[in-house]
Amino acid sequence: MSQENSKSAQHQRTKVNYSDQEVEQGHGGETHQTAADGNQILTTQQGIPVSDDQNTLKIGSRGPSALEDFHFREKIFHFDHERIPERVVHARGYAAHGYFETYESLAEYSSADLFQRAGEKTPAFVRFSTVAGNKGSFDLARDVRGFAVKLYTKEGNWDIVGNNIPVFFIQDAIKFPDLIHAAKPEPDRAFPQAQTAHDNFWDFVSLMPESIHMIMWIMSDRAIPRSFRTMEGFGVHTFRLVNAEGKSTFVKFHWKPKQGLQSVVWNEAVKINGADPDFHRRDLWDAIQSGDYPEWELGMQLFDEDFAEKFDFDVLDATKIIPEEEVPVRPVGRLVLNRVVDNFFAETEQVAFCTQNIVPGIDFTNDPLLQGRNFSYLDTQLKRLGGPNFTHIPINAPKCPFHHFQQDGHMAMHNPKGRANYEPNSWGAEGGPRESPTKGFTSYPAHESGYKERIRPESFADHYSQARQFYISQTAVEQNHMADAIVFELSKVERPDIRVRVVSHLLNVDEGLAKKVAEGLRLQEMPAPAKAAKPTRKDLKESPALSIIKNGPESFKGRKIGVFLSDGADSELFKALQDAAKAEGTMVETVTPMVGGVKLSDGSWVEGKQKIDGGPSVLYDAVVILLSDEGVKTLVKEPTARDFVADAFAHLKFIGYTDAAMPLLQKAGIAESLDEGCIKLQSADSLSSYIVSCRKLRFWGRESEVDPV
Ligand code: HDE
Repeated sequence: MSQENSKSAQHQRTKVNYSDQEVEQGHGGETHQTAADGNQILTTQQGIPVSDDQNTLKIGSRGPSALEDFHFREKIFHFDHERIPERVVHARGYAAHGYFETYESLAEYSSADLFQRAGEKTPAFVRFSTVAGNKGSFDLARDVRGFAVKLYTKEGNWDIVGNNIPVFFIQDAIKFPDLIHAAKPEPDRAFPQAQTAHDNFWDFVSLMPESIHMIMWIMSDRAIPRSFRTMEGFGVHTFRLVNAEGKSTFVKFHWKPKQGLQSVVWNEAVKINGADPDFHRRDLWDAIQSGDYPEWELGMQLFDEDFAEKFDFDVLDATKIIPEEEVPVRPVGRLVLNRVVDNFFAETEQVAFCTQNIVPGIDFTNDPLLQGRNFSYLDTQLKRLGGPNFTHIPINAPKCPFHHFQQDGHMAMHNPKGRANYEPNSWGAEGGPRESPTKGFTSYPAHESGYKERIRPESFADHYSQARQFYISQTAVEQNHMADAIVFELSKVERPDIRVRVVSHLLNVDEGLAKKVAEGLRLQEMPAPAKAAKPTRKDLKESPALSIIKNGPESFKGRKIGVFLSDGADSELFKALQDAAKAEGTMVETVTPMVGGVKLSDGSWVEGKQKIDGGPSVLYDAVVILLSDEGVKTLVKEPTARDFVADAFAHLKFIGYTDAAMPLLQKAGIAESLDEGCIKLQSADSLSSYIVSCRKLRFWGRESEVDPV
């Protein structure tokens, strides 16, 4: 555009014709302006209409900028302040709205309003997260996942700020900064990002035997979930339910996914992080947007103080579980996520979970980790959200009425009305809210006494028995994955003495595991077992509830098949695949040589959702290779096509194929090894049996072939 033209365009834009505009009253008394064409007019934050958002105000077209350009200054000033501190842990997260529905009254145990009536629906907001990585890190880090639930009950907000693993690394909150410093990137070099595979982490945990149970969990496939939708959640600590008579019952909270448990394999996780670092958030977004609403059941393990005394561990120790086989998990309601956020920052980033947010009918216990958390979360929100009024942000505000005398502070959006801002006062009905001894929150009057001392109770001393119980409860495949994970991580640890120290702890867990790891590291000598404060109990029974594979889904619903298509691919088979998948509730995603799509054998056109190099098989739960004799000829030369097949095989996926795909399978080096997990598709019937096989998720029988060491 010539200078003259651009000047006249600018003049045209500057000529605002007020008669063309309507001034409307928005809610809250704000005004906003609309142009004749119905579009809203861009304004400053002060509501002043903007005539030109392309050029700063200058003295002459090539001259200096004028300081009086308030629109420019406001815009840049606001941009400069867009970021708030990311969470010190759990920085990377993703959230959605939904509701919790109570199955039946739990009045016998708790007076919490949300548990009084069957069918009661309580609005919920749930944020899933990784722990160690920063906000921009990848989703499939080997890590614990946060599972934080905010329930907007009629008696205030209740936050269950849990994880996808029911135990924790440490027993006392005072060690949390050390744990997190050790897990995060090392402070001098600022790497590695979002992973525990480095010296500092393993140095710390190997000096903290209390963390060994948690180490078993994070080295298991629990730390690489397939989806947020396929992981369990846990409140971790023992909490109390308190009924209307003041009777207390201990409780452990569990979220059980309706989708069943599923994880990916490690080599797959590493590749997913490259192919789609947003894998988990995209999965949640897609599921909700397609109407396939993720669902979990809330379960409770309920027991009283006398029963708790019978365990030989302490229910206040967050490094211990109560096996489900000993205290069954009673389903009490369901959580459904059915709405994505309108805006990530406003909701997911600004949501402030606090363990101290509990409602009448729920109470804390003396778990020293929980007690420490109750201080930390409020404090961290003040830093992150910049002031004490973060409950004024809509995502954090209760949805029930609230009245108090707290006032002022940064960004106060509402202050108490009227003259009285203190209590007691004698302003009668206009004097504002009053406390209610009957309806208000009352702490459970636990009797406490003792010396003031810094000490760990003797009942917290057994660090190995449950670590062992977890290990022996896994299938052989899962046990191998754990050994592989430990070897992988320790192989990134530079100091040999740290590796050896870890093995010395593993000897107290399971000798077979220690041996596998020692061999995997090529240790030349087995160390002596670590000194144990208490000997490992070997009589604890296996707990099948601890295995992922034993608790997998029963159908292939909600999962995704990647179908690799070329021109000339069999249209009937493709159609049959779509029908069979639809009947099962499985998604089908097309992967094609070019995103524009392919022409099938009947001349019909199918668009590609992914171009082959953007849609590797790691993004799918199972694959189908549907090529034509002609199409395969060029694809055998394409490395990403070969990887598609080779990876699907290595990751134990069910592979559907036709004869035409053989040259590609040959090139990928798997033609000679085809097994029962590779299903030849000949007819519509064979497609149904392919889908039925896929229900098993992976063809575990192949593992000894692809991972012989
Ligand atoms: Fe947290 N944790 N934590 N944590 N945690 C935070 O609060 C802390 C612990 C958990 O999606 C922080 O808002 C201490 C156990 C989740 O916004 C911070 C201790 C469990 C989330 C904090 C623990 C958790 C957090 C950082 C040891 C599982 C993300 C940002 C005593 C039961 C919530 C924030 C979200 C976040 C402190 C241990 C779960 C610093 C001191 C155990 C899911 O306050």
